[in-house]
Amino acid sequence: MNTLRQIAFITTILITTFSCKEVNTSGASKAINLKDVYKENFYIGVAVNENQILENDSLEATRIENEFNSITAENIMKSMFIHPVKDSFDFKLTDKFVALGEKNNMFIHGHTLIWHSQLSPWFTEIKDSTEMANAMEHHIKTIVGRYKGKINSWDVVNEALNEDGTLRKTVFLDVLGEDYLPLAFKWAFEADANTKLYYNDYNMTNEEKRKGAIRMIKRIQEKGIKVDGIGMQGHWGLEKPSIEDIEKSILDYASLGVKVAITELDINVLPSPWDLVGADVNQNFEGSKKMNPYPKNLPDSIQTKFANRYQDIFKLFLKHQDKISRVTFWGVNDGQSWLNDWPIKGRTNYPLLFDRELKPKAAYDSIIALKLKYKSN
Ligand code: 9MR
Repeated sequence: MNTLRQIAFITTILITTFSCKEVNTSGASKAINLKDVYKENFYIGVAVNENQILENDSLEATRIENEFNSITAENIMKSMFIHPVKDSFDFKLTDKFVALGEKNNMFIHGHTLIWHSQLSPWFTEIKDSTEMANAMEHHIKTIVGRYKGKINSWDVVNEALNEDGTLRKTVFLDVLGEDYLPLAFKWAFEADANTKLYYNDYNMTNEEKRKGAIRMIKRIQEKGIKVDGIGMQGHWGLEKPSIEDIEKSILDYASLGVKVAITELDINVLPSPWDLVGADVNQNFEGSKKMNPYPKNLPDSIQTKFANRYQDIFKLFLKHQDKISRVTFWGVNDGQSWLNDWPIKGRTNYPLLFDRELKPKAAYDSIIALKLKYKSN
């Protein structure tokens, strides 16, 4: 069966309005859901926002519980929220996030300890290297220590690289030098030796950045410091990056002796302003119909392309399942996605598996169908 027919076939056999059902051999009906279909392969995760952590919408809470077995906090663990002033932390929401994961027996991922963005302003005022080292150590050890034995893996450092593979100029690099990288991993390990420690970044399939990431991780490993994994964020498009580039990256990272996680998966279906001109994309294109071509719904042809793209990507993930620990979607439903506002504000994007009414899309069916077929091979 070709891919399109597979999707059509499975769509007809799945009841996709709320929970998907199949009839098992005993004749009883049981739910089909992503996390169970992929349970022998890798965790299926999702990024959750504040509303979702608080379970304000019961249908959404059910989706999260039924479909995913791992959660990441989309924003609330970033330093500006969890450590807003130097001498005090705010764990109100992060405790609830961890409690949600525990209630649902999920693999809980912490995002993120050291990042130049959404950074507490007080970090940027530090000019002295000892003070910076103490501040970072205190930040990392307090947070990782609080959730020791509960948070299963951490993005210890996020987005430390430029596109050419050199180290990004951040306050951490400026004040502490390159050592801030191994130190961050060392402090996280000292706070919880059992949690898995990741480096996480976007465009990790680009050759120069990939080489830079490999150099960086090797330097940390050469100091005898543990890195457990590389997070490839997976903010991808309908055509790019190619499956070959994704595959090469998974293989290259795995050859460092670490796991690979796909940490922030979404597929952008909208045109990119960078394909036209550079400059200030918001100013040039906000309100432009050309850049927001599907304000009401996604045409069937694109919906099918989108479903096939997800299927191709998951086919690759299954091929390399021994190297992949987790695949996390960057949001539950299209309405929640950051891609509605980036890089142009107020567009209507469709990057995830569930639509704005929380109904599973053809892409959802396509990756379920893939796995069911894979199993029977
Ligand atoms: O999805 C997050 C969005 O709500 C925030 O406004 C944004 C701020 O930078 O961060 C988004 O998540 C980012 C993640 O933390 C790191 N990788 C890139 C993600 C998309 O920007």
